[in-house]
Amino acid sequence: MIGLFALLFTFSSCGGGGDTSSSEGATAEKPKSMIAEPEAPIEVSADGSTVTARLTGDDMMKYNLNKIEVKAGQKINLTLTHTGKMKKEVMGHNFVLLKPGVDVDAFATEATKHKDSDYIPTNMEGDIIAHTSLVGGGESTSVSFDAPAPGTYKYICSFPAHHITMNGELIVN
Ligand SMILES: [Cu+2]
Repeated sequence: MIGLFALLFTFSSCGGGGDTSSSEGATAEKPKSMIAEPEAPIEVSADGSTVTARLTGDDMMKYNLNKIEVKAGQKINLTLTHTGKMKKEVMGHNFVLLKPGVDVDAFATEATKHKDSDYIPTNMEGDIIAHTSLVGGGESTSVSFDAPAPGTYKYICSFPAHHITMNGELIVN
């Protein structure tokens, strides 16, 4: 069945170059919608008000995004997906967006003492703009927040030692 649709699609896209006939267009669209396109890591809503950021973390202590660029006033829906297999206890990941001027190393060092709160240092919550929960392999978590004032903000994974490789910048224009 899929093969037939693919064949039809190939045929109509070869033959229908400059043809704007609506019936052929409809034929060509069917197989197209069956192809699962990979979701873009950053997507802006049609009205420009909301940015969807799809952040991933893997078993190699890497984020897929080291830079997220948004505009002031936008709402950010960030999803963090752990694409690895390792458990949260050994390879947990989160997203912690820090206020400007926060000493990242000092924050990360303090975070290591807060295993009970999934490495969110409860005594330094004033340094955090937004954060997700901690996830293990195969899990997903999300957080929504309003873009802060224009500027550059650092984000890290606060699991012990992960901020060294798992870090990035949120740039608000
Ligand atoms: Cu991590």
